[in-house]
Parts: sequence; structure tokens; C-alpha cells
Amino acid sequence: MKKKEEGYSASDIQVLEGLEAVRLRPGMYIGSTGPKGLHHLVFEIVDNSIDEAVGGYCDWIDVRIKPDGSITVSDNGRGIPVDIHPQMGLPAIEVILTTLHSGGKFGGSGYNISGGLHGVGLSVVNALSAWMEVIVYRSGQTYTQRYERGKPVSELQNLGATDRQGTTIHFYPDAEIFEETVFDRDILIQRLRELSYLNKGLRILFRDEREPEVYAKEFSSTGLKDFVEYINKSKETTTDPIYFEEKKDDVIVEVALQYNNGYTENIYSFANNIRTQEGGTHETGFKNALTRVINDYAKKNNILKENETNLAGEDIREGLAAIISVLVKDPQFEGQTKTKLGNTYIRGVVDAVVYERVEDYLNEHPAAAKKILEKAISARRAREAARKARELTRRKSALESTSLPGKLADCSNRDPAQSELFIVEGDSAGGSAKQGRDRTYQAILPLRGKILNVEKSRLDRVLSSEEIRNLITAMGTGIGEDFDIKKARYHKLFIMTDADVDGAHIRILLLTFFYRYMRELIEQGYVYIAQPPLYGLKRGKEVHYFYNDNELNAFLGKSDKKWSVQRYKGLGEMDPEQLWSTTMNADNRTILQVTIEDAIQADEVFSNLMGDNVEPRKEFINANARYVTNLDI
Ligand code: 0RA
Repeated sequence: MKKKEEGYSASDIQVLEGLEAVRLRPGMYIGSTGPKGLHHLVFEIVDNSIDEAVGGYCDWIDVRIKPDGSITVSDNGRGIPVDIHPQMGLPAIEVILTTLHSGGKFGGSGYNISGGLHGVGLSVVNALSAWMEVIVYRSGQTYTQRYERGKPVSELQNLGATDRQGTTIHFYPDAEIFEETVFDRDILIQRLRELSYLNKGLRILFRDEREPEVYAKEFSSTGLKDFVEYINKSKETTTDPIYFEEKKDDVIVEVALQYNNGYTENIYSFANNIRTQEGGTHETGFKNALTRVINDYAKKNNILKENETNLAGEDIREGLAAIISVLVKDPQFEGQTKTKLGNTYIRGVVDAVVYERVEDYLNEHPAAAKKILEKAISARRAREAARKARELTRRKSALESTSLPGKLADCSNRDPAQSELFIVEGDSAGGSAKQGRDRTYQAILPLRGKILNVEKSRLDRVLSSEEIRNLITAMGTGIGEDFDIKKARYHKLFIMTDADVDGAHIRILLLTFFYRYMRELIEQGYVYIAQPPLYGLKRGKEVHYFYNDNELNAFLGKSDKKWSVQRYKGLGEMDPEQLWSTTMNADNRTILQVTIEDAIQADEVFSNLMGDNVEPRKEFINANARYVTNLDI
């Protein structure tokens, strides 16, 4: 091809500069070079296949981790075009794989994924791969080409006739770029399951071929109805799923909702298949319509008297699980984590669809309507009781505002910027921490573990617990509308819990509490998770501490000596000196700062803890504990 004879043309140089920029600043394109960025490579390619499916060109996608740890993503879509691109004089596929396009893609469904970290394009994955091979089945022919670190190392070859159609992309991430190149099967599976629910009729196949015994899974769903049932699987449901899909003004709106007898709301919203964690106009439209339509129904049917005040949205959403998925031509993603849908016209579109379809449902299912209303009315009663209790504590704390909780061992320094508060699980660990600390700048507040009985209680109730009130007074900021970060008595706040399920539980509760009532603490980076060691190795006077299994095994693998190994199940097993030297001493401790994303995650986990069956809940805590332990900072 021309490259050989003419050297680099201007457009070639631009191309190489583009991909070089990606390799120089990978974080700008995929968020991070940690595990999150690594898995994002796979999702980026899968998103392209999904786009073919949304456009109606493809009905299966196959994702594999190959025995060597590389990834293949195959689909039966139209195949990436291979004809010569008129301006560039290169096959279109080579242009697509070597040029940075901003957002908008050629072809596809028209509902492009272009927000957040998504939509950066195949060329970014190519640039960050040690190698990539593409196979295209198109117009009865098979084509292939190989790239290394983003550059073609072979020409596009025709391998001959085929009756297949579609694309296979095979790649290995570049170890020069990523901290680690080992894929986590569960992360891939979670997103593939979600994508399968979001795209009904699409088959998604997954294989992990790294072990001799291959792990294979197939996802195929009838859509959001299955999704909402999956979310409610550990709950006792009180209605059947309500499901509808409608296209209005070029927007495709799809909704499923189902009530359970729990106390939380679980709303998951998506725009163009991307999870909108921070909500946005589609979620607002849904909530507004639901509140109006249920109040209107209640008044019309005399369940609420004409002069009675309306039910609040939060009353109507107690025990609600719902999925809202929209496809939008020009999605605008906003917010701190770029996961908030911003297009204002979407609110009205979703509102109109939801009002009409839920109204029809209520009229046709009076028994279900009655149950929904009974639940909302009892939620309102509980909310009003909680408000009275809160006002009481507010007045009480105003009276006692100068007195700090008796359990708090405060520090002597009065400068908040230099002061730290350790919230410690259990009185015995609290005692060790009090003895071990540097009392000039470290304060200790022990929490009795079991007060924080998250299950089956609304967060309002948690708020009325004495332990939580102690925490609020110790921080000095107030909560909710009264919150004032300038009054914070400490600028570092450490959550220090045991390395077991109860500890994870308490951590999730505290993060949820901070997220909902003291969010700015997290936004300002005041909140941390202390990292006590998991193991201590002893031999005579020599001691080594390890913070995870990998570190321990690496050390034991290199050691020819005999060590006595202690696994610390709780903080209480460490004496004050150990706790100080391993976990609290600012000169050598490891600390993890909590990000707003971690807190959102914890808030979701918290919501799921409220299930009614104990077993699934335990599994859930175990499976999700990592969200609040392995913080990606
Ligand atoms: C550009 C244009 C067209 C399709 C694609 C790219 C495409 C990309 C990927 C990535 C994985 N699978 C894919 N399938 C298709 C439109 C092609 C046309 O108009 O025929």
C-alpha cells in the first residue's frame, strides 16, 4: 500500500500523533489504568456490538477470555466496513482503528453511546493493546489485519469466501500501560448480564477459557421485566412487574417496576445502555409522573379524601424496584461522575409515557392499586413519626450543644485541619485505639457494633440511634439541611472496622449515612477507610504485617524460615502498640480515601441489604464487600 512507497503522508502523521496522545495520557480516555480502565477496554468493544444490536443488525454477541488471558468479542452484525476510505486512501477499518473520533460514530443505530467514558472508540482500545487482530466477515469475504500498540503491522488481507457476517476483535492489553492485565470474570459478567436485560432478544455468550475447565454462561432475557424480578429476587414482592415500552418523539422509553414489602427504593436508570448512577431528567420524569398518577388515582377512587394532603414521592417509592431505560439520539451526560442525563426534553417525554401507562395499569388492576396505596399510606405515617423524633433530637442537641459525647476520647489539638477522628467498631478495639493513639491530634469514638442493625430499618431509624447521634455531635457539622462543613471538628475521619462481614456491614452503613446526610464530607475528601493488617508473622522478636493474601503468600513463597502466622479476625486482637504502628501512625499507615463513587456504590449495597431473606443477603454482603474495601484511588 501507499505507505511503503511514499513514506508518511500528513494524515498518517496525524493518526499516529492521535494514538500517541492516547498512550501518553490513557487516563484521559479510559478513566484509569487500574482494573476499571482495563475492563473498560472490553466494554468499549462490546458497546460497538451492542450498537449493531440496537440498530437491528445483530442478535448475538460472544465474549471470551482466551487461555492466554486475551479477549475476543464477536458479533453477527454488519461487519466493520473494509472499502477504501476516499479521503484517507486506506481501508475504512484501518481509519476506524487508528483515528480518534470524538463521540459520533459512522453507521450504527443512531442512538450512539457518547457519554462519560463510553464512546471513546475502538481506536483507543487499539492504541492501548499490545496487539489487536480483527476479523471481518462482510459481503461474503473474510478479512483480517493485525496491529501492535495501535499501529498496523500487516495489510488488510482477504482470507477468502465465507457465509458468515459480523466482526471478531481479539486483543491483549498493553502491560506497559496497565498496572495489571488480568481480567476479572465477575466484572465482565455483571455488565454483560445488565446489557442482556437492557436489550431484549439479544443473546450474550460468555466463556472464560483460562482454566482447563471452561466456565461458560449464556444470557438471554425477555428484557426489563426479568431485570426487575432479578433485583427483587431476595424480597417478598407485592405486585407483578408492570412493564411498558414506547417510542415518543424519537425517544425510546422502556420501564419496568415492581413493589416489594421492604422499605427502600431501588431505582436503576439507564440512558443508551449506560447506567446513570446520578439519575437525571429521565429519572425525574419517572418520579414526577409516578407521584402524580398515584395521587390522582387515590383521589378519584376516594382512597385519599379530596381535602387530604397528597402522598409524597418518597412514600410512593417505598418498597419500589424500578428500571428506567431510554434511548436518546444526543445524550448529554453531566454530573460529578458524568452519569447524570442532562437533556431537559427527556423529562417531559418520560413523564407523559409513565403517567399514561401506569394510569392504565392501575385502572385495569384495582387489587394491585390497593396494595400500592396501602403501602404508601403506611410509609407516610412512619415518615411523620420519624420527623417528630428527629425534631425532638434536634431540640435536645441544641440544648446540649456544648457537651461532647462521653464515649468520645477527644484530641488536644483544636485545629480541625490537623485533627483526625477514628470511628472504631466495638468497645474493646476502641479501648486499644484510645491507648495506642497520638492524643495530640487523634480522637477516638467507639461504636457498639450491633446498634447498627441495618436490616429492616429505614435510614430514619438509624438516625435516631444514640451511637449515630454521638457521631453527629462529635463531628460538629449537623446533618442534612443543617449541615455546615465549616463546623467540622476534624478534617480526617477514619472508619476502622473488623475485616469480616459485620465490619463490611458497618462500613456500608456509615458510608451510606455520610452519603445521604453529610455528602460534602466525602466530596471534600475528608472520609477515609483505615487499613489494619490481616496477618501478622512472628519469629522471635521479628514481626511482619500483611494487608492482603497476595502480600502474605508472596512473602511466604520467598521465605525459608518458619513463621507463626496470626490472622487478625478483629481489631480487638491487636494490642494498642500494634494498632498504632500498623494502622494509625501517620508516618507509615496506608489510607484509602473514599470517593463519591464509592459512596454511591455503598448506598446501593445498603439498599440491597434490606432484603427479607437472610441467606441471599449474606451472599450479597460477601459478594459486595469489595466495593467498599478495594477502593480504586
Ligand atoms: C463502522 C460502521 C459500521 C459498523 C461498524 C463500524 C461496526 C463496528 C463494530 C465493532 C464491533 N462490531 C462492530 N460492528 C460494526 C456500519 C457498517 C455499514 O454501514 O454497513
